Amino acid sequence: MSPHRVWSSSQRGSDGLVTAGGSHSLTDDSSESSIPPHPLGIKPLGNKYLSDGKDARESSGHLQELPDELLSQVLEFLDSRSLRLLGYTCKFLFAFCLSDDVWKTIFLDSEFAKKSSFTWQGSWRATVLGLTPEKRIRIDCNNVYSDVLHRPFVCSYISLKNYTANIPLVNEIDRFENLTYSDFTESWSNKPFILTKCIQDWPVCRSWNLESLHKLYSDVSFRAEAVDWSFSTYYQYMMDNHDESPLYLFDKKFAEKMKIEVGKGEGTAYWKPDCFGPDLFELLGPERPAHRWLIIGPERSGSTFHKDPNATSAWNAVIQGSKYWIMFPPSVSVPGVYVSEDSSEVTSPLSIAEWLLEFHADARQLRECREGVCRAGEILHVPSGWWHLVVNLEAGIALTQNFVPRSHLSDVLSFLRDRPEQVSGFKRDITDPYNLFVERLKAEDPELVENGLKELAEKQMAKKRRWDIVVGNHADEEQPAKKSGFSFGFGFGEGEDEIP
Ligand SMILES: O=C(O)CCC(=O)C(=O)O
Ligand SMILES: [Fe+2]
Repeated sequence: MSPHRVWSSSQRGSDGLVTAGGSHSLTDDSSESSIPPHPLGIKPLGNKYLSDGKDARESSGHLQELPDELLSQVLEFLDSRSLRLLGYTCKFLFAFCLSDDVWKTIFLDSEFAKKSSFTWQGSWRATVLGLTPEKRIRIDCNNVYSDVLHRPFVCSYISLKNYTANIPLVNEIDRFENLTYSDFTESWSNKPFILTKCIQDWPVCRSWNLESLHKLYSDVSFRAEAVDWSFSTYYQYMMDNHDESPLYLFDKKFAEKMKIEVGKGEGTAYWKPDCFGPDLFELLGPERPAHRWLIIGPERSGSTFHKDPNATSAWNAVIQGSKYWIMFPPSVSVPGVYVSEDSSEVTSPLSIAEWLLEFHADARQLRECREGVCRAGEILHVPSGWWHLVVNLEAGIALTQNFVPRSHLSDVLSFLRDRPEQVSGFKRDITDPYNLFVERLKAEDPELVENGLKELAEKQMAKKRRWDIVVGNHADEEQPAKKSGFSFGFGFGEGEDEIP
């Protein structure tokens, strides 16, 4: 069953004219003028109070007793035949039974989900039922009032430009042509940046675009969230869907599947940029968690707020298209993103559009907010521990890789040692990733691991002292920074986000 949408009471205006949430009203907010009328004529619930006409809900029998959220969840238990037939009983239920969110769930539970190739018909419902355009019926549902039905439609048509353009100057992610490794280590490993002339020699920048991949790999199957689809099926989907959160192709085995070589050398497709220096997770060899992905998606696809796994840093290179990034340092509470006490669970609005509508304006006001657009031929650095949300402004292709630079070794050691239940990506038989990594580091460079552990101990001591100050524990009256001989900054980018 699909999870609940996040609905807050602020979505209903005091005037009852309920539209795109918060202060957004479809009728009076020109920033959302990109939103066409709903194809079935469905209206936001608040409009009911201004209408003098009929309410289709009243002819839906006992089902009208259910709140709309519950009704749509109940429908997810029906099979496709029952859902179709129920939809023919009245206009109100027709509107609910046409909802593509419900049909997506049915698709994913059906035999279809196991097939790599089939014909995408423009919607999940039309695909499950094999409905070509001429077979689709449209019933006028203009007296159906429901936020649950109207809201996803609004979210799938919001104009991204309203959120991603006009980035305040102070928020702009720094841009350089390129960086040296020493610049990176000394000044930039804790900050996001975009490099504009770093990956232009990559052969994939010249040879890959959606059409060329479609020609070369149409029968190759790639992972897109819960399904493995041939590229030709995914391509059809990409070019013709209006999902609020389009299915995102995110494949870690792409190099084997596409038979390409990665790394510097004759005939390779791309390589990691020099400026990030050695990647310490390479010492894990085959025991290393998945660390590189091919990412393909249509406009509006993307990644909701998260931190990258195991305190790794990452780079993300755009081959085609462009991506809007909004990022926050590790310790910031991002508006609309709720983190459990032990940081193991993150709850945020289900879709990127929902977050943009509800929280973007507040988030943008934060001093620590960083935003930028990474275009084709450019690469963006995601520092260890930073929150990020990413949305594709147009259909495109990207390559991403996670890595462990020397400057974040202590953060990664701390994560592996102190949050074992949150460590991810290691094979099941690796029961102690922390010790495995420490052993490999020792074998390579004993001093490096010693320094990493020392830095970690110092950071943790500083955090404890900071905590003592906050809670008024004056057991140690001397100034903590003076005593330990190093200073602890409260500025962002320190890489730590918790008080022990
Ligand atoms: O391209 C994207 O959607 C973002 C992927 C991501 O989160 C990353 O590269 O760390
Ligand atoms: Fe990420």
